[in-house]
Amino acid sequence: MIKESLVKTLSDQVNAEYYSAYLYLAMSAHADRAGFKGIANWLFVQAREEMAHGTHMYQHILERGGTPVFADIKVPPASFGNIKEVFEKVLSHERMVTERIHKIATLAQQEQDHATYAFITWYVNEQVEEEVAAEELVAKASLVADNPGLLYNLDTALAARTFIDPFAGNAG
Ligand code: OFO
Repeated sequence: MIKESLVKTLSDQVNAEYYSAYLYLAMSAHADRAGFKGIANWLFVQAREEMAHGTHMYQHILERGGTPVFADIKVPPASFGNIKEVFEKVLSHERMVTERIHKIATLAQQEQDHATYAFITWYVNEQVEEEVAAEELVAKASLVADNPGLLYNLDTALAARTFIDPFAGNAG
């Protein structure tokens, strides 16, 4: 059975993942309104991934005999600046999420909850990928920022991203 300290911190993270989804939806709407449909698509897929993460954590709490704790989801900003600034905000958000995930991993170790530690390890690795992807987008956006043609190419490239449920076929 999962300890209350981990129910609390994982429930907080469920909320944070859903906030991440809200944040990326707001960024997606911002990009869409600015005419960047491909970048809007990339951010929309990102939002769907965050919802999958939140749901996956919720399921872990239940499977381990805990009762998830619910709370209000914060309202995201409505405006995010230019495309480079959008991706800089993605990167700083993901870095903040990484810190949160590491704190959960540390708590799971302290509580000797090996099942939650094994569970959260997937997210430790996922955050490495998330940060690399965001860093690459910041670098690309910095290179093309003042060139509408190159920005258009970046937008077209990001239209190709599709959502793949990271937990499809996996009950845990
Ligand atoms: Fe949930 O992975 Fe990004 O934040």
